[in-house]
Amino acid sequence: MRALIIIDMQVDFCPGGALAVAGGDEIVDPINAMMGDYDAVVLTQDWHPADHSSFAESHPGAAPFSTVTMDYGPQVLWPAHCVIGSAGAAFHPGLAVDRADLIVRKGLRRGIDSYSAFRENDRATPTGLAGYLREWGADDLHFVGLAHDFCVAWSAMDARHFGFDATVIEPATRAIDLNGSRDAARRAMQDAGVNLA
Ligand code: VGL
Ligand code: ZN
Repeated sequence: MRALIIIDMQVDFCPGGALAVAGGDEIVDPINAMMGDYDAVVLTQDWHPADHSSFAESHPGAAPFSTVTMDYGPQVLWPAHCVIGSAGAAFHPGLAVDRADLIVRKGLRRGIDSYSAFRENDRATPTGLAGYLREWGADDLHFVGLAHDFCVAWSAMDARHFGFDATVIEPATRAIDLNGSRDAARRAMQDAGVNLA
């Protein structure tokens, strides 16, 4: 059984948003067109409290896009984005949200970020998504959305960790590409057994 996992197609990750990914809005229509080809469709939604520890604003003197060490490991500090209930946290208005079987919110806890749809950045705390997919009988997961080199890549690699087949449909993604992160993510995904299509 095949599921489409659509990562973080939100206003703040599209041009004009707080953490805009170049061309992020270009993939809305292609993603909508793919939904009918799958047995199940899952949306993820980055959903942070206003004082989230992944925000540069929460670290006096720290610059956006710098890296700090948290107790769970390195963490990039982002401009504040996808604040719970804000206009920027909403899904892109063109996304066919009504067709989703499940919406998974992530990054809700102040002290820890969650790039992956499956586990928070401590790589230990589960979101529950693996359980849903297993109970549905899903074995083949296809990933699209934003951003290729962070939330899409971490989600696809975690899918492999939890025993699913994982494919990233690269034309239906866009990357932040911070210091070569796009190429690094592609290599890491290939090493983890993720198919790049
Ligand atoms: C993301 C950085 C911070 C993503 C989310 O969706 O790739 N990136 N929060
Ligand atoms: Zn985030």
